[in-house]
Amino acid sequence: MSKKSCFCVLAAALVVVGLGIDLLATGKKPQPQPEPTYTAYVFDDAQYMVRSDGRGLYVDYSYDEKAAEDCVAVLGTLMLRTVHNSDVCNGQLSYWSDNPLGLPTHRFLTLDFGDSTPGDLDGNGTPETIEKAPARIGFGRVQGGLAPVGILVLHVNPDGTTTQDTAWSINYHNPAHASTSGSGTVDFCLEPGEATADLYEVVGIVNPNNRRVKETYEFVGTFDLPFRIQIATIE
Ligand SMILES: [Ca+2]
Repeated sequence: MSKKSCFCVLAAALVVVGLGIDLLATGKKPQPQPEPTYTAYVFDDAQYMVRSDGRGLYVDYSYDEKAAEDCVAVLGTLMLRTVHNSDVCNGQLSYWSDNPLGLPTHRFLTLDFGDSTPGDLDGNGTPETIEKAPARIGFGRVQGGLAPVGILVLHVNPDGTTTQDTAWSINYHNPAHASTSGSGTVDFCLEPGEATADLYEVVGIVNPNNRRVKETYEFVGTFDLPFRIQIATIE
């Protein structure tokens, strides 16, 4: 038996023994713990060029009915996805869409490029200095108080509905500072001057089934895009 197999057998035996002791001690079966629900708070302080959409806390869709309507997904401390990947959520409209019924519009990240107009990231037809883009901001595993970070902007259809295809990619040069509190809250930030990031437009070749089969990343420019985002669990 290999060392790995030995370890697995030993670990399984310890689990069985542990469960047995637990049952004897309590007389009850151990109950599964509910999965925690996460929120993300995006700071709007003037020095930050990645800001919120002005609609407050981003609450994971699984929390309650209102949160489900917002279609946000917060995947632990790994990712804030402003539009959850589901048929209903992908049908949500952009803030700029013709929306006579007043349907819920999707949430987004405000991306402020200062004096530059690098592209139409929010799909409203006009490259602007401030783009209000449905997006995912993802963080790698925290190591030594640092975490890799990047933003993927979702493709927006001409009618304003969102897809989960990536249309733009923002790759930060530096990992984010990651401060973890005792309650499991993680505060990720990059301040002005250390938040240099490369913007790429993702160009795809579309096959007859309307799916992109090949993507290329075309470099657009380098920008300073500082941010501060705090991810926490709902108590
Ligand atoms: Ca735009």
